[in-house]
Amino acid sequence: MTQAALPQQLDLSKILKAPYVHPYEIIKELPADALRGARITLINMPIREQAKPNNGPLGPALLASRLMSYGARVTLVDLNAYRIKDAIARNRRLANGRMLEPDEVAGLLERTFAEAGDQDLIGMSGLITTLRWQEDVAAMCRRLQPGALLATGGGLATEFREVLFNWIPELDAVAHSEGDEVVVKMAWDARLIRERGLDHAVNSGKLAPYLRDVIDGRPRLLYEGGRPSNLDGIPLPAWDLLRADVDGYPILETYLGNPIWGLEAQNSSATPFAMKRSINTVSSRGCPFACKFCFRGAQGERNYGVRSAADLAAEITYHVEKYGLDFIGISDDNFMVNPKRIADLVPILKPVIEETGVRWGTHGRLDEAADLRPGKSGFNAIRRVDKMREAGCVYIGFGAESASPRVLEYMGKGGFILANGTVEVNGYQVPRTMIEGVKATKQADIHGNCTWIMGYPGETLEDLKASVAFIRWQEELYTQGLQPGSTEYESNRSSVNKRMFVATAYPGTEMFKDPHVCAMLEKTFDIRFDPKTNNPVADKNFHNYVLELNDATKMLESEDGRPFNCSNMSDETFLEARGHIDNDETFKILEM
Ligand code: B12
Ligand code: SF4
Repeated sequence: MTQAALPQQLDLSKILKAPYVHPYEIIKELPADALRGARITLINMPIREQAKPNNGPLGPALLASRLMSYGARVTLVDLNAYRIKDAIARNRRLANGRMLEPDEVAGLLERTFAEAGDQDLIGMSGLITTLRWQEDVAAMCRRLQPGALLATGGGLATEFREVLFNWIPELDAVAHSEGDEVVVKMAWDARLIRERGLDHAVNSGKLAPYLRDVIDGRPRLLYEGGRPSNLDGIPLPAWDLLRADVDGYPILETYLGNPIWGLEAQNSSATPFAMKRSINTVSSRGCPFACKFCFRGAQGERNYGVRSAADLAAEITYHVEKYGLDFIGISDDNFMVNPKRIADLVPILKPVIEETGVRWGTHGRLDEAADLRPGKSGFNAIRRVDKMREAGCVYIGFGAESASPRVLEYMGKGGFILANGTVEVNGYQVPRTMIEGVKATKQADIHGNCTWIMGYPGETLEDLKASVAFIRWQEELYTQGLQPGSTEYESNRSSVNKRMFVATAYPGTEMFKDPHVCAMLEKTFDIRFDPKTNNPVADKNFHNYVLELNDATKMLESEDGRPFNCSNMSDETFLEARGHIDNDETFKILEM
């Protein structure tokens, strides 16, 4: 059925113009057992093959629990959990093993559906870097489960929305933003379509307000998520669904046993301490700041919302007891925005920490750690980092990004970070707030791990050297008074992150819209921009670009091998600097 063949009684123009309705307004009328018997599979896409899987699929696990609270039967397939150690992995030098190959994924899905039965809804979930996998998995699901509503949500879906219907033609539905509540309506629609047929579902008007079109007998639904009114009301993630896959593979144990942060995690999150059993959660969503390279659409953009101290403590206590954990990774975008909440955490978390010995870590900003009164010389009376340590925090990941004031301004990160001027370290002027933030965190006995970006638009070699000089200062601070060559010296030295991400223009970010970046995208990847909207044209070239996106440590290249270099460094200088970082010789940049 094409759009022209839509039933007359459906006024599509009204639907297309329908204003945003918060999903809660739609699902609040549903009875508690509205999804009893509905069968739903959520599939998490793989990322970072080179590293051990260490972040449980929190988004899908939260959605699963929500769906189960309405009576649905949910299956969670986590394609990110597998690292197979075999000859293929050895040939590809993947020490931690390889992901499943596409034919193995198809087999896994086939066995899963054979056991779970025909599904009403299949929901894929994944970051922007999972387009290729979502294309493959969609084709498999459509073949194996032709009657299921096939949907995608999460990072990729939030950035590209309707465009995904072109890139993944098997899709019936795309959901953007926080899916906690809208997923309930999606499941309800899926069951209606399956039980009563698409024509009935369309004619009944019950697919409103999300139905956009019907093409070739399949619906096109665009679901608009939103922040749940009470983040404390969200059911705990359904981790137990991951105890074993259809073949008995222990998914959950894999995550629990792989450290979420630290050198062993093989990411940019070095730590001087180790953990045995860890799991991840989030305690806040969104971030009020607006750094230009950062995408927060799937978490509520600048709308910062928090779970209460009591709610977080209850989850920690429950999971520590249940899974025997010694560490919790609270992977908020920015945990530290609200000093009062941090102060509230202390009396509630302290006893939990004392009783169980569990420790935790999170993400924040160096200005929040420094807690300097802008424009004045002193610290705020109570520093957030001190309170966090009291509450059991031992690790904070800081997106330092650059120590050059100019570059921080370009990144939209200048404001608070530059409010206290600069100081000289190792011959470079760097923000005083960043220096004080690192020192305050160390004084609080928390490991502060800074992550860095090189090659941001406008960055010169001197700017990059300022970041490297800062890292050197950090290493000096961490090894002060220790005997060179001693175990503690080496451990502290290597706990200072010296890797750098390459500035990557992820679509949907302000950076991607920067005129210079657009020009570079046009030049390097032949991406075209609509002159009226400035949006990229969703053609083959843009599609290819998105397929290329991966870890931000990956340097993107044109087909003829030119680096995607948006900085003010020549390609030669840029590549030389990148080479030093990749060879673990970041300080050599200071000699360039
Ligand atoms: C942990 C984390 C990681 C982990 C693992 C992520 C994973 N396995 O999913 C690691 C460290 C590996 C990682 C890597 C990267 N990450 Co990351 N990461 C995060 C972080 C800090 C937490 C993720 C999380 O648990 N969120 C909480 C859950 C509840 O949210 P959620 O997964 O988004 O799910 C909600 C919605 O999206 C939606 N939803 C999700 N799935 C579905 C499915 C359906 C059907 C529906 C209806 C709804 C829905 O509903 C959920 C509940 O509201 C986020 C920041 C953040 N706080 O979200 C960044 C974040 C997701 N990462 C980001 C980026 C850019 C990256 C990298 C590309 C960059 C890099 N530094 O190299 C790499 C990708 C590497 C690669 N090779 O692909 C971006 C956005 C990416 C995007 N648009 O997809 C984020 C948002 C950070 C930011 N602010 O810029 N990341
Ligand atoms: S980079 Fe960090 S501080 Fe900046 S907007 Fe993103 S989450 Fe917020």
